[in-house]
Amino acid sequence: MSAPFFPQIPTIPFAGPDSRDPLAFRYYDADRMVMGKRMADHLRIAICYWHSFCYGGADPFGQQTIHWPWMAGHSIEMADMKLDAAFEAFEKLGAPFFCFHDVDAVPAGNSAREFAENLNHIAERMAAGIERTGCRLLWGTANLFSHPRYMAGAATNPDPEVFAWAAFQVRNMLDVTHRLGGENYVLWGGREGYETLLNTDLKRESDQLGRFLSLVVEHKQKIGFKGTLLIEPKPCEPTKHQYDRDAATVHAFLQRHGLEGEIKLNLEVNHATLAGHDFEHEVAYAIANGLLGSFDANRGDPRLGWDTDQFPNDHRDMAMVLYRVLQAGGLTTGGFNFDAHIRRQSIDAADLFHGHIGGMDTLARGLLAAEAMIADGQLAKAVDDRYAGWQCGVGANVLDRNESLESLADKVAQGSVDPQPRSGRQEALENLVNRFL
Ligand code: XUL
Ligand code: CO
Repeated sequence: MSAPFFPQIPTIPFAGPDSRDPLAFRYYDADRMVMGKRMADHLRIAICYWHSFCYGGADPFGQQTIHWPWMAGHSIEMADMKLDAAFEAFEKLGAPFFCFHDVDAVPAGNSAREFAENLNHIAERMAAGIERTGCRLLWGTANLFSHPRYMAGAATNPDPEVFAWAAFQVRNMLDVTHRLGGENYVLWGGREGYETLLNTDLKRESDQLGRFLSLVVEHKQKIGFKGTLLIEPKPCEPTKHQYDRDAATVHAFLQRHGLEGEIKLNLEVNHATLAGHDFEHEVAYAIANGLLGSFDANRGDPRLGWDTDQFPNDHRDMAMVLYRVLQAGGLTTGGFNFDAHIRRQSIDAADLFHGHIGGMDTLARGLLAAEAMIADGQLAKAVDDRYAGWQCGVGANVLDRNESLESLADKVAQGSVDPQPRSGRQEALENLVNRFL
């Protein structure tokens, strides 16, 4: 079978909020200007290869339900067909970026050498696809979690030969990402964690992971890759505990291993939920600590405690995140990758497009709400007003290091300091935000 793989799907047009056409965007309008920049350039949307073109609907209780033609075998011919289908979908959706793992794009073959050859082959075809369609690589990554060799971790494996295999895959994928002009390189520690502490040396595993990441940084510098290295936090699943638990944990890890400034964060919505955080919290933490990198946009199910990787469909969830991103000056090399897949029962080709159209519209609508909140300015002003005391007097003196514990204590003892309670105005601010949603 050759292209087109989705003959019944047109190039998805922007038709406006009143449109009833299920194969049209209602909010995602790539060229619409938002705060002086195209909507597409704010959101930098990416389609992921693994969920969109490799997922067959299998779950822990049942086998494959979705049968794309390129799933008929593990040959390089099937990999080529998958690539053609992927670029057709990228073009029809007007996505400016895509993302992939090494094993999403090619079979690993029967030897390390075959794996590397397959990857080089597909990289050449990808370069041609990028050239032809203008859909670029947001990030590349290596899958260090599916193969049985990684059952006890990759960099944190008790066996250094597995560590070497992880180095082989990351070296190859970092090189390919560089060659394809990728904007970032992502490291998700799929099995960098433990199942039981009974057989685990925490300190040793942390040091191994620190060493591995230092090697990645060194290689990035050696080849002159100018993109951003990103770690993707996740608290658990597949392991009971993963070392890259959340943004703050990764931050401390980077500081401990001298990697601060070298690696930023790829934050995923459902991973934040699993860590017991709002996604907005993770984003606020990353921005506050200079770690904002990129996003994996998806959602979980509020009743299910696992990583369901559903497409985002509520713009209110995204609006506050986009508000913070706009306030921070916007994304640089990062973007919004849909780390999301259609459901097991979504077996029609059109379902893949409905998922992406809904996700892109959700982000676009969130962006427009965020733009309105920024233009209104009341939310930012309320926060500024709340901390205004730190701009002058005692507050400014404390920050300028002109006060000691003693000088402050003396002021209180002399009665020259007399704090007055003030409302936090939470309900008023919640109502204010709702006006824009
Ligand atoms: C797993 C996950 C991965 C990473 C890339 O939960 O999010 O797909 O995004 O390895
Ligand atoms: Co992800």
